[in-house]
Parts: sequence; C-alpha cells; structure tokens
Amino acid sequence: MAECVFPADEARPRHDWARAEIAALFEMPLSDLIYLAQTVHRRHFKPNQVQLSTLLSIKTGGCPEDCGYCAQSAHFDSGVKSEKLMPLDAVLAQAARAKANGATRYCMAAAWRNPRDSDLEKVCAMVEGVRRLGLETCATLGMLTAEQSRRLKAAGLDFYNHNIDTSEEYYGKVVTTRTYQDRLDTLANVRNAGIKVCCGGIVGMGEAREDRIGMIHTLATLPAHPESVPINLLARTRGTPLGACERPEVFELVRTIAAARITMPLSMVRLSAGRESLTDEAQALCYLAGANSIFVGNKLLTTANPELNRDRKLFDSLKIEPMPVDE
Ligand code: SAM
Ligand code: DTB
Ligand code: SF4
Repeated sequence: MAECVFPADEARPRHDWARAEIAALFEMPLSDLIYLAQTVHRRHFKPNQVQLSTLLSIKTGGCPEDCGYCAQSAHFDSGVKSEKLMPLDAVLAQAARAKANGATRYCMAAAWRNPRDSDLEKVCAMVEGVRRLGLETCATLGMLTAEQSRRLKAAGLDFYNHNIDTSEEYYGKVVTTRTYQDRLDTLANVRNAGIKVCCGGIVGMGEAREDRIGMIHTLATLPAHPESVPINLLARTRGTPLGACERPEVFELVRTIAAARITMPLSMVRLSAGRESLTDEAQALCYLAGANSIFVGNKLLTTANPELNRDRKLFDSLKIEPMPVDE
C-alpha cells in the first residue's frame, strides 16, 4: 500500500491523486484520518459553519432511466407516481419558504433522462425567479448538451448537480441505460458553460471499498474539482433493485467524506441523502470528517430528511452555525 503523501503545507488543490494514495487514506486509523481531514478543513473553511441547501422535486417519477437505487425510475414499482412539471408559482412559493427557514441554496430536481428544450425554458424561468428571491440556484435535470448548458448559464444558474454515483467499474451494476462516459460528458458541458459543478455519489449500494476509492479518485482527478461534492448514504426504497442492500458500517461513510475533504480541499462536501437514518453521533462524526453542507427541510425528493427542529437542536449542541451565502 502506498504511503499517503499529502503534504501538510499544500495550499493548492491537487488533481494528480494516485488511486493508491486515496486507498491509503481509507486505510488510516480513524483518528488520524479525522485529524488530517480537520487540518485540511480548517485551512480553507470556518470549522463550525455548515451550508444549508433545500431540495425540491419539480418533476417527480416516471423516469426512463433504470438507476437501481432510485424510487423515481419507471422500471421499478416503488409506489412513486409520475407527476407533471410543477408550475412556476408553486416552485417560487416553496423557494420563499426554504429561504425563510435559513436555506441559502435552492436545488430543483427533475426525474428526466435529459430535458426537452420546451421544458428547459420552463426551468430557466424557475431559475430566474429563485435568483430574484436572493437564493443561489442549483438544478439537476439529467444529461445536458453544450447548448442546453449555455442556456441555463444565461438564465443565471449557479450550480448543476450530476453525480457519477460510484466507481467506473461498479457503475454498470447500478445503471444500464447510460454510461459513465455519458455522465462525464455532461459534466464537461456544464463546466465549459461556466456553471459551477455539484458532483458526488452514493455509499451503501453493495459496492466494495475499492469502488468508494475509485469514485473519490474520479472526482479528485477531474480537470477542476466539483465546487460541491454530495456524499449520499443510500436511502433504501422498497421495490428498487438496491432496496434491500446491506448497510455498510457508518465509518465507511465517514471515511468517504474524509477522503473527499482531503483530496478536494476547497469543495463543499455535502452530507446528502440518508441523514434521517443516522444517529446524531454519526452525523457529528461526518461533520468532524469535513462535511460542511446539508439539505434542510423534512423531505428530499421522495424520501424523508430530518425535521428542522432536530437539525436545529443538533446544531445547537455541536455549536454549528449556518454558513452565510458568500462564504
Ligand atoms: N434525474 C437526474 C439525474 O439522475 O441526474 C436528477 C435527479 S437524481 C434523483 C440526483 C441524484 O440523487 C442521483 O444521481 C443519485 O446520486 C441521488 N439519488 C437518487 N436516489 C437516491 C437514493 N435513494 N439514495 C441516495 N441517493 C439517491
Ligand atoms: C444528490 O446528490 N442528492 C440529492 C440531490 N443530489 C438531487 C438527491 C437525494 C435523493 C434521495 C432520494 C429521494 O428522496 O428520492
Ligand atoms: Fe431518473 Fe435521476 Fe432517478 Fe436515475 S436517479 S432514475 S435519472 S430520476
């Protein structure tokens, strides 16, 4: 196993991580790993601030893709019904409520393989409206062409979420209706259009540690690191192929977060799906490992997220404060 060669005084992020270096991070004693992650985190961020985003499903269910983790795929019977794209005024009303609850970023998600141009225009109007409320905007709409990416940029979109989900080797076991390269192509289109990238993946899909290492390696060796790296713990949904996956040890989630923090020091690392199923102590370990962003609000897309009061209580106990928008 290669030794971890992370230089203690490295100020600039590296893009040349060897897979063996990332494997070495995963192998470290947990206490040493957290110490390293904290050291990196404190160099670039205020250590006790966490950024708050809110998620809205603007188009739910009936998706033609077959992502084995997802309740919204039309291929599986999860009980989630296919709905139409939400109207603009309803989206803006929800965004105003999220802002009142302390969110600074608003992420609009659609269960599409890719948006039709007519739908993209509707989403652009939502982006413009949410921006006028003073929120950062994020969208996740599936694959985008270069032209569609430029259109979203012109509408004022700040971030685009498009996850690689897992390692390239494991990807085909999770999704068959698109390839890893399709994901990377959309990420390049988004980046070239000047939109900030939100890209991460999922822990707990039956993957091996080697796949978690591979996922972090892909992210950390992109030409530019994603500005946001969501690390989701699989929200297991009955009826989906991965709905009965065994839970990995919570420490694997913590190690994945720490590896993301250390290898992508300037990125926001978001503890995304799965918080509802974590104890307060496990969440605290995730923050110690360098997670500095979460989704707030009691619903993600189709699954539950902690109630606001539970998050407020935990933040009070840990003395964590919400991050202002320009941090
Ligand atoms: N349809 C678009 C796409 O897949 O790119 C956007 C929405 S999709 C729900 C966004 C991401 O949410 C997925 O890429 C996946 O990483 C994550 N996700 C979906 N279902 C999940 C689940 N049950 N548990 C954890 N993460 C999940
Ligand atoms: C991401 O990485 N996590 C969010 C967001 N991007 C769109 C989605 C989580 C979805 C959790 C499952 C559900 O609620 O359906
Ligand atoms: Fe569709 Fe996205 Fe769910 Fe995959 S993750 S089935 S693309 S909504």
